[in-house]
Amino acid sequence: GVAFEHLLVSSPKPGVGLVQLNRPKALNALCTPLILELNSALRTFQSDKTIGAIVLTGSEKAFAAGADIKEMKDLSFADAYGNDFIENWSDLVTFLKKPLITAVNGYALGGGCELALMGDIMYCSNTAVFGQPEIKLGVIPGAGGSQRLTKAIGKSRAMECILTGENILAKQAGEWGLVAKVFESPQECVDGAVKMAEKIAGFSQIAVKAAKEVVNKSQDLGIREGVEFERRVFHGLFGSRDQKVGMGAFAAKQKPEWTHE
Ligand code: CO8
Repeated sequence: GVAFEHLLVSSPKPGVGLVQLNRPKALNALCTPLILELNSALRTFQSDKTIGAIVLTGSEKAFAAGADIKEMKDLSFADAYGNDFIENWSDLVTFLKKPLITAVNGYALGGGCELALMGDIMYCSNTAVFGQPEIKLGVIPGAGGSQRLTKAIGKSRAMECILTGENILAKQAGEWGLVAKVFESPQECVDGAVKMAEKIAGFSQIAVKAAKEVVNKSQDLGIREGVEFERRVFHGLFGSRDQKVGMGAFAAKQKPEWTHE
């Protein structure tokens, strides 16, 4: 595969793509070259037909300690706005049609927390520390945190986090439903994420793609339009081969052999 400076990329199980942020000297601070590499690695997995789900993680110490403050500190308004600073971050969620699981150990601060929130499923271990400390730097979240964190944990809790810069610890993240599961150790968190990704990758990629698409629509649409959208996509799946494979296998008491068509 391609060698990256700030990432480790592998496929630890059939159907699973694993991307590990690897910039230990800066606690995986998300400098522009790292974000470009991440986009590239995710695009490669997106177009690889053998990959059904992707896991994104960091190190034991840090998922990512935020955008790179040293890179940002001297930017002018024209640099930031004129050059669409961090605009390419949002690519991550818009082009990725395959499920993304984010597995958080250690610090997920600022842009690191926002990146974790871009996952379709988020897991963490008991070492995880989430936070939006931008207020302490004289700015605000800039990669979707104010919107995604608020959707995830509710307005009052998100306001408290964003206005005070106070961190949210793993246990709290579990109780508030910020994450789907809190694992006992960093290794178990990554292994657990890979295991769930393998499970997802074992289903029809057509159905998985549709499932992700309809759930994500719930974040943008009202319930009525959302349910209508779901119904259209559900009906559409009767045009897929895998609907016949799946239901036919059930009726015949056999295991389905997915065609991904
Ligand atoms: N950017 C650049 N370098 C960083 C960052 C960062 N975000 N975080 C850590 N580092 C570097 C440190 O400078 C240090 O480098 P060096 O050894 O050269 O001094 C190295 O990583 C290790 O860090 P520490 O020595 O500080 O490690 P500690 O264990 O003592 O502390 C902390 C860990 C608490 C995580 C601490 O490093 C910290 O507070 N980091 C900054 C966290 C932060 O404020 N993050 C938010 C950044 S702002 C942001 O993300 C904006 C969002 C996105 C969009 C912006 C749009 C405009």
